[in-house]
Amino acid sequence: MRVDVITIFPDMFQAVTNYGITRRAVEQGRLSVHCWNPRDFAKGRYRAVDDRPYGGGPGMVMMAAPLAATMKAIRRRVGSEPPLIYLSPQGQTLQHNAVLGLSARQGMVLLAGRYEGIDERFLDRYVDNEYSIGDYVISGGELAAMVVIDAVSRYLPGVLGNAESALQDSFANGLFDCPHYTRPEEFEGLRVPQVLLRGNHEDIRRWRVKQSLGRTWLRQPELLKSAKLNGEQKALLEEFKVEHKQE
Ligand code: 9D3
Repeated sequence: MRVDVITIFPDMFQAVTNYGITRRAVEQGRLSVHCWNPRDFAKGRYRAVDDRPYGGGPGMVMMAAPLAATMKAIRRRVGSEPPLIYLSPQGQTLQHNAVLGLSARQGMVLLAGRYEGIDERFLDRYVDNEYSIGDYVISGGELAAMVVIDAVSRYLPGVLGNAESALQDSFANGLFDCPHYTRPEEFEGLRVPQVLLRGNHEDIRRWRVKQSLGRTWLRQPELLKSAKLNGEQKALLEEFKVEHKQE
């Protein structure tokens, strides 16, 4: 997948290109990230990309013209019109299903804003989708764009190994992950659950499913309404509830 990013802080994107699974995806040629600085397409003595808001008020607004010139340069380079995704506090909250949808595309353009906002006329003309990463304020769109790149890259063919993609199934099917333990067997008086030490793989599998269901029930029960549970899962969740009430 080719991702083009419009940002006045291109160096920030080294956080995805230089670390971890996203770095490996880039090295394997499964993902490429190309940053475009609208300042390079701005006119005038100061190459300004922002100006004061019409109507007054605090802060500055990103100007339409440098962004439009950047988009045209991207389309020329890519040779098509990939969708433009705008990261903004006003967007729909990014969810798993949208991540999956984006991962099926050949490429996309991510627009990371700074300042108070972007001239609405640019958004009207060029933006296809608008996403927020949650109901809290961050200082610009770059971190949100990197969240999109990271989340989407995990669904590109070949990016995750077997172990990682098996884990991913548990969230893809709408449940929280089970607890994990490693050595030592006792830490500050807390012991690893016996079932994990005994090595009965069927018991371990059932314990993990039960824990996933139980934690989802405790922490975000609405998720269970949309998850279609099979007979075994229903029984394990009932066992969890009984044990939970005993404690
Ligand atoms: C004063 C009104 N603020 C709007 C809520 C101004 C404002 C705050 C933060 C304008 C831009 C920003 C920068 N944030 C993002 O660009 C952003 C964001 C976010 O702040 N929260 C969650 N998701 C996102 S995606 C992009």
